[in-house]
Amino acid sequence: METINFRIQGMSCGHCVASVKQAIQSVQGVDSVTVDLASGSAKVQGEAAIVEEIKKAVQEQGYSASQTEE
Ligand SMILES: [Cu+2]
Repeated sequence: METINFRIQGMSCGHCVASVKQAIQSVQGVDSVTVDLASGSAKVQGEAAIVEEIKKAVQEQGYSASQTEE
């Protein structure tokens, strides 16, 4: 289990946060996720191998995700 940080682009309200959170949670291997609107970021606890699947799930909802160091 690792902590993986993402920068999420395109979120503008609480509904966006809920959509992104749900998209990430739907990925197999994700244990928990927190999404922060103000900083446009998401912190995921899960397996390191799922990064690309998370990006894809977020993109399918109309947002973009890129992995960051912090
Ligand atoms: Cu929104």
